[in-house]
Amino acid sequence: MIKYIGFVCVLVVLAGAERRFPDGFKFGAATAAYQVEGAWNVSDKTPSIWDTYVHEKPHVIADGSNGDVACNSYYKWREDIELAAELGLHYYRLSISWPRLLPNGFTNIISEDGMRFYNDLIDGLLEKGIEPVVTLYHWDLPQNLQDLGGWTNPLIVGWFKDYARIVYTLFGDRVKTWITINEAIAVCEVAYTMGAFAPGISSPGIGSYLCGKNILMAHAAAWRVYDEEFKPKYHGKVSLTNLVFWMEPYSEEFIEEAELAMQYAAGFYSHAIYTKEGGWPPTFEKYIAEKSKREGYPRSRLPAFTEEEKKFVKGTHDFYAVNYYSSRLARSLQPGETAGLWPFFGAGEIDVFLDVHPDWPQADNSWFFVNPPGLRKLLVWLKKNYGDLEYMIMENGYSTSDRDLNDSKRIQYYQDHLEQVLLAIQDGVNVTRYTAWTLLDNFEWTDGYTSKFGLIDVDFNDPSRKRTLRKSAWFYANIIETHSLDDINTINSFNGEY
Ligand code: GBH
Repeated sequence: MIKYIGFVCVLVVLAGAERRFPDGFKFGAATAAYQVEGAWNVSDKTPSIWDTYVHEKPHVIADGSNGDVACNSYYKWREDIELAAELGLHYYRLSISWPRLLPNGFTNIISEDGMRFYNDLIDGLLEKGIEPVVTLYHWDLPQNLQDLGGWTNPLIVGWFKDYARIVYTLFGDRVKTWITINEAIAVCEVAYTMGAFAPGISSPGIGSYLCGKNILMAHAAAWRVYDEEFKPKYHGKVSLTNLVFWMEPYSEEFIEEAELAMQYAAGFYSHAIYTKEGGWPPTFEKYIAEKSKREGYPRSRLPAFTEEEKKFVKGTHDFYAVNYYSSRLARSLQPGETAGLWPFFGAGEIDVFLDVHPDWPQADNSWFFVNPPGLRKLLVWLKKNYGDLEYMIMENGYSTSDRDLNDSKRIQYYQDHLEQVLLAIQDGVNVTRYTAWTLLDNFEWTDGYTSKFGLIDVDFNDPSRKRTLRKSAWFYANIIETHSLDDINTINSFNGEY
């Protein structure tokens, strides 16, 4: 290892500093509680909607598996931190399991073991000089709150606010970067439109929109609690992170369709927060209002924001966080056509057809086609629409179905996307963080363990869940170490021990 670092240093000096990231730019990696922790029913933890979903409907998971044990990180967190340190991560993005911390979802009971677990994890990271970046909600709602309607019940705004206050109270002295909600589009669209994610309720264009409005209000409430009660003493930052696919026009003819698709894909969970006028993206709102009318509804299926609610949500951010994986080509829907690829419902709703370019290679997921320039275009689009903010990439990464440690496609994906990040920075977008999804192979939701996004391989057949660094881990470590892409060829040809 030491010999290797020395070798790298020499090359950096030789290569110059052309493709350096700005000083202060930070690199991290992310995971989420349900995907890694396991220990689904230890101590006083109650089931989340994912526990219920996988236990009641194992057939909806590709390999019939579940997150009961996952990476067993509830017990192996020390090793995870060692690995994060070995990679040289500046920060580690983790999420808190709501039902582990608050066993009945409400704040009258706080789990001692839940509190201890997250305290240990946060302290362990800090001891290694790794900043904890914490997500409050990465899809594991307490089941008892789902029984009361979950994200479709407006009361969840208050429940989430109370939960957020407890989390800030317990960990806010040490955690300075917070994500309220991970990918509202997955929580509302994938769950309520497609019925594909927990709780698996299909209510397209109704349940998904109730969820959409409530989740924006809940985010705003959680942001405001921090802003009013914690920011004065802790000086941290809070925002949500949005999954956005870049929507490229099929051809010159379809610029308007692609723009409308962007207003759906990014705007649905951004416009209310990040624009001066607030509320839903106007083009999208108008489209749904007219469509609902044609369908015979007495009012738009998209629940309106009152002026007061618009004011409440507007401006509730300290940065813009985005998860980027893939792109789509957008054109108008032809008669008799369905919307094409995911996120198809939203696209169908606005009569846009989503496709992919034949040159975009497919990763090992049905939805995942690789288009690195989409990341740069997306960042530029976000700045144009939401302003000169601090932009953070909170997820980006590549999936394979095999366990090959020599994961050259993943390396290529990281290299190509980091190049686009540098170009976006040259375009004037203030990108300050890059987060690899994911530190280690984990429970990939409905794909179970068949889809692997990890820099680190996990042996799920081994009771000890043995972790092994892939070549991409060394590649990423090298970029972090050199703070640049100057040296990437070294690792591409690196055949040392790992
Ligand atoms: C993110 O979701 C998540 O934040 C993370 O937890 C996850 O592990 C990672 O990325 C990799 O997937 O198969 O047609 O039903 C990424 C977005 C949301 C994309 C759900 C696929 C389902 C489409 N994913 N979506 S479909």
